[in-house]
Amino acid sequence: MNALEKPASSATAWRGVIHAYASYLPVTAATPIVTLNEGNTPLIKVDNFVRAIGGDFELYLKYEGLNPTCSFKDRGMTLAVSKAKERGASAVICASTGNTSAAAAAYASRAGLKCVVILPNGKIAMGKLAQALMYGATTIAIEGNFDEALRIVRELGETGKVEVVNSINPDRIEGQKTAAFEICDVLARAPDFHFLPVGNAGNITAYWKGFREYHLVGKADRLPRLFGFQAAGAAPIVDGHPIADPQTIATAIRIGNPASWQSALDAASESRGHIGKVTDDEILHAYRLIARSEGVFVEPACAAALAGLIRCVHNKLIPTGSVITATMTGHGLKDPDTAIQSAGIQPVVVRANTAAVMEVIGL
Ligand code: AN7
Repeated sequence: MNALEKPASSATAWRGVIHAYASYLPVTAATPIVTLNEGNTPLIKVDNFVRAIGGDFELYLKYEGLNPTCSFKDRGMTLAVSKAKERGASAVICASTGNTSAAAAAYASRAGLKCVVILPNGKIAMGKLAQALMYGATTIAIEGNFDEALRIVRELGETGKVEVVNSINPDRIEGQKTAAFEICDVLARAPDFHFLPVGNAGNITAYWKGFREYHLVGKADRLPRLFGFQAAGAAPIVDGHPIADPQTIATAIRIGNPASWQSALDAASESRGHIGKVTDDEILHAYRLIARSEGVFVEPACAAALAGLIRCVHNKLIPTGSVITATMTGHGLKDPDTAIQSAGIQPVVVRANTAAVMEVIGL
C-alpha cells in the first residue's frame, strides 16, 4: 500500500453527523438513528476564485452538495427523522422549494415512514423533483408559492397526525449546526467571516448556534461574522416586510416570509454580520465564475453567497488575510435547466469524423 493511502476501517469510517456529534445533539441511547452517513463534506480552498474577484484572503467552500441527497438539508433531516421515529410518528410532511423535500423523502424511506411533500408547482428544480418522486414521497404541487405551502403544512401539523420536518422543527436546526462544527474541526479555528445564502433562514440560525456552542466549549477560538444573502426579488429580511410574490432564478431561496426571520436578524446583529441582497445577474455571474475558475458546480442559491462576497470585496469590507468560509448549500446538478441555459455555450454538433472535430478545436 502507498504511504498516502489509509484503509477505511470500522474505527475510522464516517457514520453521519449524529454519531460524530452526539454529545451536542438531543439524542439518547434510545434514539433510533436514521442516517445516510451525511456530513463530513469537503472544505475546498478556492484561490483562483479569490484572485478572480480581486480579493486578498483565504476562502474555503463548505461543499454541502456532496451530502447523500446533494444538499445541506441532510444534516437536519437525519436528526428530525430520527426524533420523529423515536416519538413513534408514522408520517413526516414538509413544504419545500425542493431540497428539504428531497432530504425528507430519502430519510423517510430509510426510516420506513410515509412522506408527504408540498411544493410550489413549476418552481422547483428538476433534479429535486426527480428525487422526491424516486424516493417515493407523496408529492403535491400547489398552485402557489413556498410560503403558502408552509402555511398548509403548519395547519396539518396542528392536527397531530403528521410530523412536520421543516426547519420550524427545532431538531432540524440542531442537526444543521454540525456544519459549523466541521468547519472549526477542519480549520482548527473558526473563520473570521462565514457567508451563506438565506431563504427560510434556518441555516443561518443553525450556523450561529453551532459556532456559539463550539466557542463556548473552547473548540473554536473566535466567533465569525455571519454574512447572509437573499435574492433581490425575494429579500423580505433586507426589505423589512414579507414579499407576497417572491421571484428569483435561484428557486431554492424563492421565499417571501421566512420562518426564522427574527433569529436570522439576531445572528447577523450578534455576530456583527450582515444580511444583504444580490440581483439574479450577480447570482448568475458568481454561479458561472465558481464553476469556471474552480471546477465547483453549485446550484444558483449558493452563488448568492458568493455574489454577496464579491460585493463585500468591492466595498472593501474584507480585511487582507481574513479566513473566510462560505456554504455551498446544494449541488449544481440539482438544477440542470438553469445550468444549460446560463452556461453561455452549447455543444457543437458535427459529423462523426476526425477532421470535423479538428476543425472545431482549431487543430
Ligand atoms: C440550496 O428546500 O427552503 O435559509 O424548502 O435549498 O435555511 O432556508 C431550501 C433552502 C439555501 C436557504 N440554499 O436555506 C427548501 C428550502 C439552498 C436551499 C437555502 C435553501 P434556509
